[in-house]
Amino acid sequence: MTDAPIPVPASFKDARITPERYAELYQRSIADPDGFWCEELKRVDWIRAPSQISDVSFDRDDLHIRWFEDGVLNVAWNCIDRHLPARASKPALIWEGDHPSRHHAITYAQLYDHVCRFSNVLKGLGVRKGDRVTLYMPMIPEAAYAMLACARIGAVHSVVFGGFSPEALAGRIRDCESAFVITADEGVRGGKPVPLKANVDAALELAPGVKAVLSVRHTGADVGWVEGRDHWLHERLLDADAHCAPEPMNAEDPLFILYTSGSTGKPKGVLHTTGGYLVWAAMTHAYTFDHREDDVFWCTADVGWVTGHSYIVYGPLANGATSLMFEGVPTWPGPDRIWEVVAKHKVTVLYTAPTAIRALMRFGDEPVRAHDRSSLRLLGSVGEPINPEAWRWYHQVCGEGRCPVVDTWWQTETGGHLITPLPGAHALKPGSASFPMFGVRPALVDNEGNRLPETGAQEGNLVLLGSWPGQMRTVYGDHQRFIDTYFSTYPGMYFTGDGARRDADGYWWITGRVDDVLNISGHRLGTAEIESALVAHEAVSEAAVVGYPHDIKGQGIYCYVTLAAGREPDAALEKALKDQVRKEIGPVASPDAIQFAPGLPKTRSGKIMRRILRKIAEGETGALGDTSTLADPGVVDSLIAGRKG
Ligand code: 6R9
Repeated sequence: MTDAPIPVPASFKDARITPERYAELYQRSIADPDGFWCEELKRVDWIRAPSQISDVSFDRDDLHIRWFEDGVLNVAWNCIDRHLPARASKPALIWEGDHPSRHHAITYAQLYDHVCRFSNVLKGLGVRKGDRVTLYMPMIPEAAYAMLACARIGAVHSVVFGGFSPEALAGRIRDCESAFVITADEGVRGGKPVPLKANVDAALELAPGVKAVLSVRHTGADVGWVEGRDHWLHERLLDADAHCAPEPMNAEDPLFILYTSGSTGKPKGVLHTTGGYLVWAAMTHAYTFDHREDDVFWCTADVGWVTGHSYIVYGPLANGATSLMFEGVPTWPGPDRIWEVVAKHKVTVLYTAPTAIRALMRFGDEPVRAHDRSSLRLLGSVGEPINPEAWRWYHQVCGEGRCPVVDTWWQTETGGHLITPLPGAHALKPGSASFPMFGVRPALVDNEGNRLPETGAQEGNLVLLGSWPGQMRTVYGDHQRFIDTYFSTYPGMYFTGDGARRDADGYWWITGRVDDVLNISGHRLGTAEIESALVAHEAVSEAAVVGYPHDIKGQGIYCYVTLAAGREPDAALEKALKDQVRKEIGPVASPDAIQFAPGLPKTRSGKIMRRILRKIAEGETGALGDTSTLADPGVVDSLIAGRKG
């Protein structure tokens, strides 16, 4: 990159974090973490303030991560009640429906009322502190009420993205032994209904342990009903008390579980706890977005992903912000929808994903310029590496060259931002996640685990050397898997699964996953999950799945499939396999290409050589590297000849 970094604009000269302040605070956060966190933990109201800051060991024989251990607090109190004296009539949420005619604001006073009554409904259904509650919801305010109601009474929510199939939902319900499900009759996206309640009914055939299903009546569609198990929210609200005392929670009590894909096996239940997560979500929301009292903050993620947890619900509401929640899709009814919403609600901070930016870019500048964007002051990006071309378009066209772009790198596991520019502190390089958040110590290691030098340009595997309050604490129900996944590749360090480089100026650039995790339109999927969905089909004998570059989605899903003896490939079978994956996982995992192959490239010990499959899918067939360990080199030629696309 030869271009000069884009300097901090004049409008951010009075930001809370200036270049000097960043240097000072970062230094302090590393040299005197206790002192630093003693200050930061005050952004949260504690019922009992913690006397201990952290107790952490990344040693895999004694792995533990505890923050603010003896503190007591309630997350819902922090996101609602404490704002009532000063912000009762301030909008907490602005809801923009799928159809542009449907939108309304919910003030903090109204949020208090909704969440208290929702909490009492949950209690009435028998939900108790520590119980797991699965949410399978559209992007409607009730999704936020449900999350906050769980937090208020000490129940642990597990939000499952509405785009997952009944099978995937059932697996997640069973894994955390959730006895309660909250859903809606239907969702609507881009004018099309999503049959949420019907999917729940199908899932519960496979997960019979659920005692109660609470449904929001959203579209009014007819739905199936199981007497005694199913309940309408609006009916249960009729006699729900309007006050519900927040449950005092220990800082290390679980707040939520969120399933995410890894390189092996089934999705893992990432567990976040109460105190550290809230401090991290609130702190990063305040610093990264230079939060100001009159902001209208719009994060376009779904609450089914961690971005929706931390930057639609917990971070913004903990800070008393106005958070916009959008039910629809960026391109419906037209490709100008995002900008129409920005103008309508005078959005000041817009936080979206590179895949959305690339999709909108295809429609040109006109839909953007058609709407007044003078309210915008800051833009954010999350979910995958942003290519410099999309970054520049976002910055120049969408943000009129006035608004800094914060490219925030983080993961479900990290709770909130770990590497990101701060808009008042850092000159920007398009495509770089820039610098570590306070308290975060990124480092690079080579494939053997040797630390690379801390100065000068370097590239390697991205690890973190110490803990931060928002770090996940365990894999729900499988602590060993937590240790094996994150702390065993490079002992004593947290392995992110990402590759990165640090340039000569110290800027960090995330280069993408180095493991078998795919990033499809910012959605995380494991190749192993897709492979096991494919081999579940009776015609399939073996499958290997890799990612390949895709213009809009970032990565596409490329499947190599060998068929059982006697089966012949045809278009009908190809469609059946795509349907099979959609059924097992959901539409987010639809294969982009299926190549039927007589055999897969394997080592003599039988290991599939994915490196070669990746190269072929990428079309880089001239650079396959060392193929001398292949058991049958002839396989490669037939794969190249049969390449799709
Ligand atoms: C927040 C979220 C995590 C993975 C992560 C990385 C990729 C996220 C990124 C980014 C480059 C960014 N990722 N943000 N890569 N630049 N700004 O997306 O969580 O769904 O768990 O995905 O996404 O590969 O490891 P999650």
